[in-house]
Amino acid sequence: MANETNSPSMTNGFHLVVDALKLNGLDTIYGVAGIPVTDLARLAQAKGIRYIGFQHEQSAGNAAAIAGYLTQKPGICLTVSAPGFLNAMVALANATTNGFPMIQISGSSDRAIVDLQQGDYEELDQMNAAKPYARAAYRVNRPEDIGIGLARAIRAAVSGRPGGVYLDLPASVLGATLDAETGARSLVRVVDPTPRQLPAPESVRRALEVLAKAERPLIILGKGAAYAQADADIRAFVEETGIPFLPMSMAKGLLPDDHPQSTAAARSYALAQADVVMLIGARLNWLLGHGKSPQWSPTAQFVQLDIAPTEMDSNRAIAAPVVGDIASSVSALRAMLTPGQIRPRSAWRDELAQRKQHNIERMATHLAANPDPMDFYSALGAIKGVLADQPEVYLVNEGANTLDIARNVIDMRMPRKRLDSGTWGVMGIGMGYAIGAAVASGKPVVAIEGDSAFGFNGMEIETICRYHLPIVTVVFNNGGIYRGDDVNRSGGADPGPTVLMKQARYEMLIEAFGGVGYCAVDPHGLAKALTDALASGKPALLNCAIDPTAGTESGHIGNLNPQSSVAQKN
Ligand code: ADP
Ligand code: TZD
Ligand code: MG
Repeated sequence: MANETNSPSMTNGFHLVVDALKLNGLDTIYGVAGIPVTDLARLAQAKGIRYIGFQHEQSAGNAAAIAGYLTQKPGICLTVSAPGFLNAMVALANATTNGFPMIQISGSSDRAIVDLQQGDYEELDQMNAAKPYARAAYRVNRPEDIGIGLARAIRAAVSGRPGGVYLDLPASVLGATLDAETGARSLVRVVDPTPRQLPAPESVRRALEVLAKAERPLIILGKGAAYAQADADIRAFVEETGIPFLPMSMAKGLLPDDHPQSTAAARSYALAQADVVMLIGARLNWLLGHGKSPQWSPTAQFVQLDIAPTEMDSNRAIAAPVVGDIASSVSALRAMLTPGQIRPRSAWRDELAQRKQHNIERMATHLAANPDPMDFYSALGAIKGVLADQPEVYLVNEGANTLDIARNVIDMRMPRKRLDSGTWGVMGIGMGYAIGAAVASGKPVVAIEGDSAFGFNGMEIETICRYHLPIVTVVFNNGGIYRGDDVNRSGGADPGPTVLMKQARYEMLIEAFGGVGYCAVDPHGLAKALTDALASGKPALLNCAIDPTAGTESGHIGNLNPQSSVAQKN
């Protein structure tokens, strides 16, 4: 191996990278091998780091990011120069956008040639290309700086608002030798990488005062709250104050969806009527209508718990900002809270309960209908039934209708089990997230994928089979993006822009790699196939026939399409 040093008293860049990762408890690498990092992957594996090799760097990056979200340790993604590096850049940017800690370590070509643009193999100024998409981007130019470079990358990934960090390792640094003692001394074990950030006591007091005046308070739990792993304290605060809560999609399960204080089933009413809203690790971005009317009351006051001070007043004035880490902030709130200080009006709780009941009944009617072919509700109702008894299963979810309807239909009962398209509404995360979750947790995963969403990184089915991961991929095959019944409106022979192959035999893809394929055409068959697949613990893919006319354009966010007199809707 190229990573072998000539003498036992010498070390080199490859060894130093692996030693630095191990020293910091980073025990898994998600990547794609090639020049100049192949031997880095081999050496890592030889020295006890788990290496998961992917088909495409984007999935490797997504796996690293979600592993970071689940473990609070930066997930490590390893890429080759230029194109491999760029392939992972969507995942790195997505991690930064969502606040998932990851480090993309990439090999790079000869600096002298790259900087003069003399045409090296896989030439690209990677560090500068990464900067706009990363929380931080660093390059290590000397082997003795590998330890400090990784330390800086770790801190940047997990302290404050977590995010994606880029670490550039030129081939020359990986191959460079150093005497072993100097090398060992250069390594850094990061002490307390995620230091607690205590909120100012006066900000805690102010927040409680604002909440105490509320008649119709509402707590919104975001994925920052889920990430913080302060589950017991958050639940205690919600229950002690009696404030109704609404989970953002990846915060579902932080408190169980069937908790009596959950207002998920009365979402729009709760947003519109609340007079004081407490955001815990959730941003007032597009997913919350930027906090503006008509979705929200124009007079509502906001309390916000966030680690990022600049998040305050980002979209709407925040009456009581509490800047700190959520675990510390919630615990400080509980410590200062006096019994009976916060009392939502009972009429508020009754109104919400009534709306909730109404909407739950409406949903039950949808779920009970048994149309042929299946629509999204009947298929998801079957999956909901199977997963109800298995709350430990991770649920990965992407698509448009497949995403929006599954989020509403499938209850979560444990924290951090729902992983989805998140802040960007990005497609192509499903396979990487499923693999990252399965590898990081050892637990089973069900990935509910729109047929379009699945296609972005569907080849990772091979990765799932190669590593024997307990992942069941359910493809909601409605023959297209949003719907499968659109036509070429010019009358030409090509299919319309949103059309995919309805007759596609997705289940055969996994059979090519030794996994088990199933077809489901009714809820009963779907429930049985999913139950069997989960019980087997083996990689499986369910091709699930969904009515091509059942979906709506862009799912629940069709209003975001620009209005056009040319494009005619169905
Ligand atoms: P959602 O999409 O669920 O609404 P967002 O990703 O928009 O959630 O918001 C998460 C917020 O949580 C971010 O503003 C981030 O800064 C914050 N955050 C993440 N981790 C922590 C933490 N440990 N403590 C405090 N705030 C955090
Ligand atoms: N590319 C990327 C990376 N992200 C995107 N969000 C899109 C394209 C646009 N897009 C959506 O917003 S949803 C979607 C695309 C292509 C696919 C929807 O089709 P689906 O789901 O089959 O996955 P449904 O159930 O048919 O709606
Ligand atoms: Mg589809």
